[in-house]
Amino acid sequence: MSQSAFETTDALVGVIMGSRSDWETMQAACEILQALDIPFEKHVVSAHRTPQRMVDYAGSAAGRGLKVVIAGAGGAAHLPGMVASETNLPVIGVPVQSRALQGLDSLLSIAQMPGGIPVATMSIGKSGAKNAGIFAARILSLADDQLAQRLDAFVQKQTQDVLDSADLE
Ligand code: RP5
Repeated sequence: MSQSAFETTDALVGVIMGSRSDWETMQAACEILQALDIPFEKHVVSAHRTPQRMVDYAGSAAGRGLKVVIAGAGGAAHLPGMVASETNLPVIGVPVQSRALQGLDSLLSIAQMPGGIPVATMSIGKSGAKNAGIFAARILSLADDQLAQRLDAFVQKQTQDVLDSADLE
């Protein structure tokens, strides 16, 4: 395979998005990965505007050591599906909330994959991005006991935070 434009780092998760305008949403995934001490990389990769960069990214991802790809896109959101067609790594799709159709277009574009090319589709927007980070952690924790413990602590804290503020005045 020809050399990739993407560097090999210690990243286990690749967070990609179709446009810089998706960052406000996708940073929620990165915040979770950071909190759980999971090495990740982040790039803008567009299925439509930079198709060759997208093929390079997906084709080189496993060889560069990535284990999971989180891909966010809005509107005609083909990025997660196209990446999933060029790698056998698990791809988690995040439907970014679009201006015209509030993300329903993104959701359907990502969820309605043909049989044979799966994309794990999250909910629309920041909560979907957050869950994508947690879902990536769940996948990686299957082979990493220390990460599994950090994830467990994260969930326990989340539960405790809700319990601590559960009684309304
Ligand atoms: C998609 O088009 C991107 O994922 C983004 O959500 C949407 C709009 O992109 P911009 O016009 O803001 O660059 O490809």
